[in-house]
Amino acid sequence: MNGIKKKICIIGLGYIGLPTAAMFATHGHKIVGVDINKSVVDALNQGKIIIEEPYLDIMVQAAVTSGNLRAQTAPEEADVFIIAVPTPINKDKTADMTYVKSATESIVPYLREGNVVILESTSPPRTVEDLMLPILADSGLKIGEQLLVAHSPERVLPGRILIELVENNRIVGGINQASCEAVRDLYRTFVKGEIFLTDATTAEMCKLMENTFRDVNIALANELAKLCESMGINAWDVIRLSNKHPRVNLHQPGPGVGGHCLAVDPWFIVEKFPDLAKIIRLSRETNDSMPHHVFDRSKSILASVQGKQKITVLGATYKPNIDDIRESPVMELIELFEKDSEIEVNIMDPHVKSHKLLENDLLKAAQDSHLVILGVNHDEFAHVDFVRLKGVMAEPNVLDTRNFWDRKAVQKAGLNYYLLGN
Ligand code: SAJ
Repeated sequence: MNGIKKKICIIGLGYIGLPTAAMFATHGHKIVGVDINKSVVDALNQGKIIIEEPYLDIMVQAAVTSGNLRAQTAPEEADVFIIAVPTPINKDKTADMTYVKSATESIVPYLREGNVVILESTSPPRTVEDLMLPILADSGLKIGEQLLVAHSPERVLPGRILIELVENNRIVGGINQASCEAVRDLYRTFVKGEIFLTDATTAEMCKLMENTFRDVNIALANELAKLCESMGINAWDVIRLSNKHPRVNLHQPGPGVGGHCLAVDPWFIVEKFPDLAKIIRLSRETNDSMPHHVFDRSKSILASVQGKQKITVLGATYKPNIDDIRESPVMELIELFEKDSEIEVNIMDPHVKSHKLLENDLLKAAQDSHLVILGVNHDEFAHVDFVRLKGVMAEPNVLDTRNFWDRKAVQKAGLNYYLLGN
């Protein structure tokens, strides 16, 4: 496939599908983007996007203007089909594979001999083999010969998607060697990192273990934070000094682990192997406990305040400098505050466009507050005027869940500085 321009149908125009579509389109391929959400399709056809990601708007506009990228609500015939739909989690912590299933079914009528089908969505082990291949077989094509199939998991970090799409190493897990090679050659169009070939199930497990590795490490840091709070020492000092060791890399504690990846993917392993995946489950539970931990800590800071207590939370997204509040642990914390009849809570977050508790101005938000919690370390919060902040607050308490603010500067302004993990 190398060098030859292809027609590629990309199903799912979200955080992964859309950048991938724009990337292929600006490298000369003809892209038909498909999404069941008509507002996404309409926006794209006008060269606009409805998600926040650095430089994505410019790239999408260029791709649409060039004529290489257009969107519609149903697939059509193409050389390659890429499935990049969400794989959310059900209430019982099992994977919701509805979108992968329906996306796979939706392309079957359009499959022709010589086509390639790629699953990019993060999926439980054996999804390609057990869920997709039986559906694709309905095309009547000989799988592995007339129809090539692979899993090539996305591994890009939100906020750096366009850089990481190009620079990251990529795994291609094909159902056979021909599938591996065809898919490798296609991604070579723009991937500068190395491309490693393996089988589909190994690729599925690699993707899940990458995020599980990070989740387990963050759980360790969160456990350390709780231990240090009990011991009266500073977890951030322990982390900084331990990481001077050449083979130690303790992660950062925080108000929990959010997003649609780390907080979700490890459960896909637990679901398949509940008796074996013990550390993985415990880590998930530890990270899920963090909003409750920050809630309890806030209540103890406010124990002496009589009557209604006002709390202002700075930052509500699942991590800094993005607009995504999906699976945000800070949102979970805010919901805990909302349920408490003694607490009135509001939010200030320059990246969040709308929320019923949102206040756009930091000082207005913090007016008459008894506690300001730094939930997310957005760049905009690096230069808070602590003197003016203290001036508007009813009680001078701040709780930093990210070790982001300078203790001395906060205290110099006359505020009480509380730090998660200390
Ligand atoms: N977090 C901590 N402590 C840390 C690091 C992160 O509490 O030391 C928290 C963040 O605040 C956030 C959550 O973890 O709430 C997840 O953030 P993240 O930046 O670790 O990861 P994601 O979810 O934005 O992206 C991850 C990445 N996976 C890995 O780094 C192994 C990315 O490469 C994947 O492509 C992405 O998941 C995905 O789509 O699966």
